[in-house]
Amino acid sequence: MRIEKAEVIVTSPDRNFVTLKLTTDDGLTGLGDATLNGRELAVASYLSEHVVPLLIGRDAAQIEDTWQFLYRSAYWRRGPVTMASIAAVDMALWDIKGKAAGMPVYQLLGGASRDRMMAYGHASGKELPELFDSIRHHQELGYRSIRVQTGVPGLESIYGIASNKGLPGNEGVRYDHEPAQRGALPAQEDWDTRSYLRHVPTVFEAVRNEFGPEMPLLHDGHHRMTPLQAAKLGKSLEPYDLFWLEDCTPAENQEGLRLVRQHTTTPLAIGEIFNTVWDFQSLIKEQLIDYVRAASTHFGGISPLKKVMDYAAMYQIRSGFHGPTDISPVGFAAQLHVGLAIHNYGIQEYMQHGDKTNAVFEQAMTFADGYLHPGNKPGLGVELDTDEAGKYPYETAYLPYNRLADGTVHDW
Ligand code: KDG
Ligand code: MG
Repeated sequence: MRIEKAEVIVTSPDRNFVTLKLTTDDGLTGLGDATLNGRELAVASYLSEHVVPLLIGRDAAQIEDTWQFLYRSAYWRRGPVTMASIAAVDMALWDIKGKAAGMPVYQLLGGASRDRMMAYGHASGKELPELFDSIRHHQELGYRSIRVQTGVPGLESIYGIASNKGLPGNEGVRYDHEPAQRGALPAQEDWDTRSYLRHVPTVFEAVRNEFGPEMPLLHDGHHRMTPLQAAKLGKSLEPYDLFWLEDCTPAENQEGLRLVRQHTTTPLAIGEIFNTVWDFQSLIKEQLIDYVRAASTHFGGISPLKKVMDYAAMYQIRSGFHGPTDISPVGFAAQLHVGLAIHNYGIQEYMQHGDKTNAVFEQAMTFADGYLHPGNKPGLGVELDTDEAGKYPYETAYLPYNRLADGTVHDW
């Protein structure tokens, strides 16, 4: 079973996606997701120029050896472009192995450890009435666990608030399908951490008063706080019993998490921008986090995701894989298979793809009553319709960024 063909497919149905399609000499195909939001063409070029030529003729059954070969032989290790490229190859090879075995990938990873997987969706609103409507809408869609993002008094536009869409230059684009903004330059937003820290606890108090104590609530800090500010927020949110506080600090400063941890029992989730198992090494060993936020697509694929979760299991740390719409249906399926197989599953973020995306990627995955399942088709359970994909050429789109009142660039 040798790799005969490797194609890099860039398509932009509701947003940009980069997909690797491998074909073996016995006619099996495998898909891998290499989408890196806002830097898509860098990965497409890395794959086409430097990875595809290395794959032709390789044994498609040797997943671990191929992973190690791509990781170590380049000399330049880690980094999102490299790791998204390796992830795509790894996923495509697991897809092929599943098809060759006639089994869904989760069976090859040890079989299902549960019947279904709890998901959370993104509710948001600039003001409380709009936020409450958004929470109710997500409940109607079936979600039982909900991430709550809020506007902040005095700030015009904040990332993660759905109603910011429809602003000039972004009319008609749905936040959930495309949180990045199409156009040649990233949009500029404003930020003020002191106002945010004052306002957020009042919002969670109002949400608990309106919706009761049961519903798991999550919140994303988007790397905007210092360790001391994050400690303060975690402490002030304790009465509202969050499922997690995500990306409370920029996690490059891993020691900062020790300070946060000493001051709050609000659970912490980190790692959506991490690329390797090694990025989690101290955070897991020192039990500084509660949830691993890695995404198969940006983390080198299924193989390392399974490894980091087995390591995390030794410390009762659970999964909370990154699942925004910039993870394609292929990357999403890959982590659903891992999530179903591991014992220490926690929750899965699930922002739903739009109709055009779902027409390009045919998926076996199901979402019902707030729970996900990858389906039982052999492999990953996703096929790509190349004719549909061909209708949507790449479009430049960037995430927004922040500036403080004095003009300083801040973490978005
Ligand atoms: O590409 C960046 C997005 O995926 C990110 O903004 C989403 O923070 C995010 C989340 O938690 O989904
Ligand atoms: Mg996040």
